Parts: sequence; C-alpha cells; structure tokens
Amino acid sequence: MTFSEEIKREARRLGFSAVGISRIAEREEGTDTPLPRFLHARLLEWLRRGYHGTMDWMARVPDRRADPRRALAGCRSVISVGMNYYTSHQADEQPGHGRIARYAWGEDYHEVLMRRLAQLEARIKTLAPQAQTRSYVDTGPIMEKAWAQQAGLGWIGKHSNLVSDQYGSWLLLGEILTTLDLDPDEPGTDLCGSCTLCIKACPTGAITEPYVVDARKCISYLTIELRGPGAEIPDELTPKLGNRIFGCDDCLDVCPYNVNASPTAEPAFQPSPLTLAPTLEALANISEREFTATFRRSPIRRPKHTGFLRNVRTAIRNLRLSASSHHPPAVPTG
Ligand code: B12
Ligand code: SF4
Ligand code: SF4
Repeated sequence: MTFSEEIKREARRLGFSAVGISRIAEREEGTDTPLPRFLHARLLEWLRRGYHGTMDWMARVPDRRADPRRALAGCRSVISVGMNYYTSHQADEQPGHGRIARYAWGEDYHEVLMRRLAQLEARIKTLAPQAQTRSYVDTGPIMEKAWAQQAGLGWIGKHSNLVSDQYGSWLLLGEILTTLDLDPDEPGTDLCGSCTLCIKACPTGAITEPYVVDARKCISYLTIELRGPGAEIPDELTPKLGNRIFGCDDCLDVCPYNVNASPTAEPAFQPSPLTLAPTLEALANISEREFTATFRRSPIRRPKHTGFLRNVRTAIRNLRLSASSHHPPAVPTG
C-alpha cells in the first residue's frame, strides 16, 4: 500500500465519506499552476462586483485565499475530505414552524470535521515526521470546493457548491495542506450538463450566472452572515425568506444528484426536535442566555442572538402576511 493509499484508508476509518488528493507544482518549476491563477481571477472578479457584501474577511487576503502555498510554505499536496451530512428526516414545515438548513441540524460541522482532521494529521506525522501540515474546515482563507473538485471528490455545480455523484451536494468539506509529495487523484468532471434546476429554484435570483452566487441576495448570507448593529435584510427580499430562519437549501434540494443520497450514519449530524420543527413563537421570546446555552455547539450561534431573533421576526411577519393573503376579508354581497 502506498503512503497516499494509507492516508486515504485512515481518513475513511476516521469517518470521512470522501477523500482525495491534489498536487501543487512548486513555483521554481517555472510555470505557475493553473488552478491558483484561475481561482485568483475568479475571486477578484467576485469581489470587484461586491458579491461578498459585508463579509469583509473574504476580501482581506485574496492572494493567499487563491493559493495554498501562501498558507503553508512549501505546500505540495492538498488532502481534501468530505463528510456526508444528509439524514432521511424531513423538516416539519407546518405553519408556525421555521426552517433551518440541513447542515445546521446537528452539531457544528467545523468541530466534527476538525476533531478527525487533527487525528489524521497526527497519523501523517507518525508516518512522515518531516512533513509540515495544516488543516482547515472553513477556518482559514482557502477555496475548499475548488480543491475538493481537483482532488476528485466531485464537481462544482451551477449553484457553486461541490456535487458528488455518490453523496450529491450533502458533503461538508475540509482539507490538510502538506509539504509531502502525494499521488494525485483525477479531478472531478462537471456532470451538470444542460440542467439549470438550481438556478430556477433560487427564490431571490442569487445565482446570477452558472457557478456564480451574489451573496448579497442569498438567503444563507442574509440569515447567517448579515449581522451586527443595523444589519437589516433589504425590504424587497424579506418576503422571499418565507419561514427560513437559518440558511437555505433550495438550490440543493432540487438537484437530481441528491435524489439517491444515502443517509449518514454520523450521530453528530442527526437533528433534534428543535432544529427539525422550530416553533417561531417560542423562539421569538428566547433570551440571550437561553440562546447561547441552546446553540452552544451548533452553527446556529453564528448570527448571534440579535441576528437570529431578526430572522425569527421576519418569518413571523411572512407567516402573518401569507395567512392574510390566503384568507382575504369576506367581500360583502348583495
Ligand atoms: C463565503 C461562503 C459562503 C457565502 C457565499 C457563497 C459562495 N458561493 O461563494 C454564503 C454565505 C452565501 C454561503 C452560503 C452557503 N454555503 Co458557504 N461558504 C463560503 C466559504 C467560506 C467561501 C466560498 C468562497 O470562496 N466564495 C468566493 C467565490 C469567489 O467562490 P465560489 O463560490 O467558491 O465560486 C468560485 C469557484 O467555484 C470558481 N470555480 C472553481 N472551479 C470552477 C469551475 C467552473 C467551470 C467555473 C465556471 C467556476 C469555477 O469560480 C467561482 C466564482 O466565480 C466556503 C468555505 C471555504 N473556505 O471555501 C463555504 C462553503 C462553500 N459553504 C458551504 C455551504 C454548505 C453553504 C450553504 C449550502 C449553507 C446553507 N445551506 O445555507 C450555502 C449555499 C449557497 C450557495 N449556493 O453557494 C460549504 C459547501 C460544501 C459543498 N458541498 O460545496 C463550504 C465549502 C463550507 C464547508 N467547509 O463545507 N457560503
Ligand atoms: S442557498 Fe437559497 S438563496 Fe442562496 S443561492 Fe441557494 S437557493 Fe438561492
Ligand atoms: S441542479 Fe442541475 S445545474 Fe444545479 S448543480 Fe444540480 S445538476 Fe448542476
């Protein structure tokens, strides 16, 4: 068994559903590698259009974000991992219930994946003590989907997320950068073809062209990342949020590659009654202390108490609006 195979076997043993390797050529080899250059251009254009909105951290170090060699000097390989978070439960969307995106139904994935990546890193260091390594799970400037695609975990779909022919879009991603020369996998092939279901399904038109998302219109951004004093959701978009109080799965739900998704066995991603059927009226009264205690180990803590309550209030307003439009006042007859 080669060293690369040994790493992949260990990754699977640790519970990662998918693992693959991509290589980065050294600068001294003369020609720059195409992927960092391609990513740099795409990222700069995305930032130029202002698609990052208030996510200033996305604009901070674009050179470094596009090129892992700037995050780890001498980086030669990227080990990309994915964890299936799909469960067969369906959100209970009866009137009065909010909707939470699937990735936030269980424990915070950053912690779930990072715990295992730390073990994988330790194993690599045992096998190759000279190796330098650095792990990320959305915890630093790196374009995770592109490296996962390069490592053969799947392809970047038109909604801009990674799609796997085995797990659909329900993979959360992480990676280990390393100075080791590992055996690369074949990059994933784009299987979207002429499909445009995700673009059509987006309630706000946030997928402005295939593979490009304007975060300022994306419900995931509006309910999670747009926060802080005065961070109001634009009036024209509030009705589009419907009952969504944290994130959005609409572009993922319609993808044909998700039809046969098999549920994860990972206990950390299982939902609770609270995340599956959150009651809006009860959440509208949650105190800051209760919010912090309830969502201590959940991604839902990210928009903080103020951001989360703003989302809940928006969903309640939308519920009242839809109730009144379904039951118009009786028209006097005669
Ligand atoms: C910023 C961010 C967001 C922002 C912006 C989204 C976006 N598309 O950029 C917001 C808050 C809106 C968001 C939402 C969501 N996110 Co998010 N997000 C990120 C983050 C931190 C950075 C992404 C980034 O670099 N964006 C910048 C732009 C320039 O890049 P991009 O969209 O990746 O697209 C470029 C590349 O794809 C490139 N490209 C590369 N190869 C190719 C090939 C071709 C042919 C083309 C044309 C282009 C192309 O060109 C594109 C730009 O033009 C990553 C974690 C990370 N560090 O990578 C998670 C991440 C992408 N998010 C994730 C998730 C789960 C989500 C949500 C599904 C959560 C939810 N349910 O609410 C939604 C999905 C919304 C959507 N349709 O994208 C996962 C995706 C997992 C997966 N299977 O792909 C990630 C990888 C986190 C993780 N570690 O698992 N997210
Ligand atoms: S997550 Fe929702 S709002 Fe964002 S691009 Fe997908 S469908 Fe549109
Ligand atoms: S819905 Fe269609 S276009 Fe969108 S990612 Fe899936 S296959 Fe690709």
